[in-house]
Amino acid sequence: MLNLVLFGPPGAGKGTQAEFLIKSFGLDHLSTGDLLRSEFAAGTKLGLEAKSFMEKGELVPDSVVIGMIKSKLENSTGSKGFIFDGFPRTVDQAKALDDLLNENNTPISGMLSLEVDKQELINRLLNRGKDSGRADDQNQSIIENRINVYNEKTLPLIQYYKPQNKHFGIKGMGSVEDIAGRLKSVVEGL
Ligand code: B4P
Repeated sequence: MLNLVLFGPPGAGKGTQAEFLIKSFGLDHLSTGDLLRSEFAAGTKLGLEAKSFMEKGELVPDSVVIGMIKSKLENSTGSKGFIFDGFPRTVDQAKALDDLLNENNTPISGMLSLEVDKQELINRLLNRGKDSGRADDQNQSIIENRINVYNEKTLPLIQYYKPQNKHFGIKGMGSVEDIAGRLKSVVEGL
C-alpha cells in the first residue's frame, strides 16, 4: 500500500497536486479541509463547530479531525493507498495517524513537502478567494494568520518525518504540470 502525506503551507498546491497523484497512482484522496467544508455545508454539529475556527484561519481541534479521519479509514476497504491532504497538521495528529495505520500494518510511505514563497502563497489564495466563496481566502490578514499557524504548529512535522527518512522537499513554484512531474518522480522512487 502506498500512503502519502501531501504537505505544505496554505496555498502550496496540495489540493491541485492531489488530483495528479490520484490519476497517476490510483490512490484514495482524504482532504481534511474538504471533509470539514462538506460537514458545514451539510449543517452538522461538527461542521458548525469547525467553521468558527476555519473562518479565523485557526486549526480545528485535533480530536475533531482525528475522529473524522478514523471513521473514513475504517469505512474504506480494498484501497491501494491514501493521499492525506492537509492532514496531519500537528504532531499529535501525526502520532494518531501512525497509530491508526499501524493497526493495519500500512505505514506512511513518504511525506511530500511542497515549498513555496510566502508572497506567492498570499497571491494564490487571494486569487482563489475571488470566486471560491471561501471566507478564509478573502482577507489578507486571515491568510497571514493561516501561514503563521502553519509555521508554528504544522512545520515542526518535518522534524517528525525526517528521522524516519520519509521527508521529501519538493519545489512548489512553477507550472502545475512541472510540479506534478517532480512529485511523480519522487513517488516512483519510494
Ligand atoms: P485546506 O482545505 O487544507 O486549505 P489550504 O491549506 O488552504 O490548502 P488547499 O489545498 O486548499 O490549497 P492549494 O494549496 O491546493 O484547509 C482549510 C482549513 O481547514 C484550515 O485553515 C483549517 O482551519 C482547517 N483544517 C483542514 N485540515 C485540518 C487539520 N488536519 N487540522 C486542523 N484543521 C484543519 O491551492 C491554493 C490555490 O493555488 C488554488 O487556487 C490553486 O489553483 C492555486 N495553485 C496551485 N498550484 C499552483 C501553481 N503551481 N501556480 C499557480 N497557482 C497554483
